[in-house]
Amino acid sequence: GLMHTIYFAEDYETVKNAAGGVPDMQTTHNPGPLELGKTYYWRVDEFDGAATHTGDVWSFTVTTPTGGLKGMYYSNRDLAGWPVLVRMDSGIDFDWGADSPEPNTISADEFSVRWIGEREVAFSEPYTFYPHVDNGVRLWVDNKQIIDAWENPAVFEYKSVGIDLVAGRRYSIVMEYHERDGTALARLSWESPSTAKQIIPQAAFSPPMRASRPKPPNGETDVRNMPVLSWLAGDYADSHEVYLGTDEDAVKNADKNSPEYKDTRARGDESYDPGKLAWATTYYWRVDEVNSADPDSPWTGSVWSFSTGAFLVVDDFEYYDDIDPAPGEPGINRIFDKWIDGYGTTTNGALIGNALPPYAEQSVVHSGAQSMNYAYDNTGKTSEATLTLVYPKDWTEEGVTKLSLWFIGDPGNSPERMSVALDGTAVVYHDDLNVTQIDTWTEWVIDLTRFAGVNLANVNTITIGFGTKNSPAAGGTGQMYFDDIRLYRPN
Ligand SMILES: [Ca+2]
Ligand SMILES: [Ca+2]
Ligand SMILES: [Ca+2]
Repeated sequence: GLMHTIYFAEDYETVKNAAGGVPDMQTTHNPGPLELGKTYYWRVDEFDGAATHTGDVWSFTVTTPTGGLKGMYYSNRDLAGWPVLVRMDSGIDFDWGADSPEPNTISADEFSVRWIGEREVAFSEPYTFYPHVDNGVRLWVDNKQIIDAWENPAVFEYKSVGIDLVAGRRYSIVMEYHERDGTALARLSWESPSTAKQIIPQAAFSPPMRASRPKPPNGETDVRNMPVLSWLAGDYADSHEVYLGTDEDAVKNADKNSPEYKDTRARGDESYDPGKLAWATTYYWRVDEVNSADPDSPWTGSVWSFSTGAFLVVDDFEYYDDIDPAPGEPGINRIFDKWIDGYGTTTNGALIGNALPPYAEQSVVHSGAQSMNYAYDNTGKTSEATLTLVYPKDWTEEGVTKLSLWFIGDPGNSPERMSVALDGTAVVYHDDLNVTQIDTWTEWVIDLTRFAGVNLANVNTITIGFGTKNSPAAGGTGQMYFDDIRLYRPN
């Protein structure tokens, strides 16, 4: 495999000009204790056995707990991969013109920034936010998205709805921004009945000490009854205390002796599995960030909520990731590691997911952030993709009787029969022979009794297919999307 040489120093030129290091197989580097407020530079060169490929110089600034937001700068428009620069910005008030935010590190075009901070508000009243940007912007306040203008082509000042904030409470603010080309501008103002419109004052921001970006998102409905809760760690946490319950006040006021206290998770494990939850129930949860060496700890989290749906989720495609395995190792949780398609075969024309990350579909979705993109090629073959079930396998649980799934096709697709099979043999076909050409999200509901011969108390696999099962013919190709495969009770 590749060998790496890491250079690390306190100034840009030293790292840029460094040479002669000995490559090894390490993919981590521990620089030892760092100085608060100081900026460091580093570079990773790759040696492929024949030549050394010199890496870009990256940098980060060690944050201090006083004032500012964390700015994470990326060398692309999509906040993809690792940030090339992480620093504390005192506020969001930048007019870069045709220049770069950091000339040695970031180009003047095609970059993006995610700012994460927290701040208290002085008044209990509605606040309106005004991102003034060139080009795209998204804004979350208190973990709710209030601006979504990623495709903004030119300089523009957006205005959010007013959101009610409470004096003395701390709120998370997350702004994502990208510069396309030409000039670059990023400012964030606010206004309330008692606050004249102004750039949000710099000193009032503090770095993200509290947990943020909850998943499921705050207020989400129709959440699966076996969710995994996750969040973004506060900057100084070495562990997280998780509280969960159905009484909002009890969760808000809970301590480690309360029944709502569920678990302590180590830094690096920002997730909690609550097991099976009740149907159609609103849950409240809170994550406190703990640093045993800091007298200000713990940083008490906001109370977040979500509501479970009245259904079982077979797959909503939300939990697949883009983590490639080490060479020679099997993949674990990419969409095509779970939905087994025809890749590498000559008889099965199904291809699941994108060739490059993000592997699951993130643009054409029915709900949530991801769906399944499914390309079929029925030229002399049929297409099938199969998921082996872990949960739910008992398709009689809670009295469910119906399978529902959502799909969308395209008028340019060749018409093919679409089917769902359980345990590989019990097949149900969609009635519409041109189903692949439907170009709006459409629900397909199948009564479970139609899956003849299947033990519904122990279902092992579900297969989505195109063409007539076991009868390849001279078909064509197409692109379909699937989302929200669920089991419902009778109405
Ligand atoms: Ca520019
Ligand atoms: Ca621009
Ligand atoms: Ca989804």
